[in-house]
Amino acid sequence: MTTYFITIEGSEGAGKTTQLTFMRDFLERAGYPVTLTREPGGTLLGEELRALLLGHRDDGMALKTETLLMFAARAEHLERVIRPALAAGHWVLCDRFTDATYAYQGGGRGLPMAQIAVLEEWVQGDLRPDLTLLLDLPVAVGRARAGKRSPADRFERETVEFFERVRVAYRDRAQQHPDRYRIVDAAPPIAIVRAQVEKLLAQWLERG
Ligand code: T5A
Repeated sequence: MTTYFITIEGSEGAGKTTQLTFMRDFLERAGYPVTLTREPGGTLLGEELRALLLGHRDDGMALKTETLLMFAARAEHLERVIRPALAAGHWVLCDRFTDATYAYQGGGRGLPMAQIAVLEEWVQGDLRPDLTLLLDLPVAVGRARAGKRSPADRFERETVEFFERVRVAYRDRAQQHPDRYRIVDAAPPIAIVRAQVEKLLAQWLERG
């Protein structure tokens, strides 16, 4: 049975978690078993690493440490959740994956993309998402949404300039991987974004 690994990306408050739930419902209605998961996280250890990564340490965290912790959580996630789910015939829907490392640690913080590519190769081998939806919206709109929802985590406290660089890095990734990426305008109300996402999914399913 063919199974697919689908990721959703975007900056803070883009609506990824909201849309991922709709995507799961859409695919399940179409008869596909789905595993829904997220990064950083998705496993017991991964969620502990997430707490370290998003929490507020007084002495901060070196960029290499941050990047390696993202990939440590990812290695665990691939080994214990993503690969087993795909092997068991499930479609995997993941809230962020390695494109987030390229966008945040690469674009946002300035880590050379080539160094991320080395870790990607080592941790993932040849596994890459089959489809990535990029929920794109102006930084100010996303920050206002995220700010209303919960207190800011370590990333959400970054500057507007940081998130502008993240947005540019995501759009660059989408240009570099046009076969895999689909860009969704995430600024409209939830129902309109949902309709765009479901249309894209339906087109992707019918691509033959
Ligand atoms: N990170 C992650 C890295 O730096 N490197 C990596 O490799 C990885 C994997 C955690 C952080 O880790 C960083 C990036 C992140 O900073 P996260 O949990 O995905 O990643 O964190 P956030 O992006 O902060 O998640 P958010 O929950 O803020 O954003 P979502 O999931 O995009 O948005 P969602 O669906 O929770 O919606 C936020 C609010 O907006 C409303 C929702 O109801 C909710 O209240 N909303 C809308 N309102 C109006 N119109 C719409 N269209 C709306 N869609 C949603």
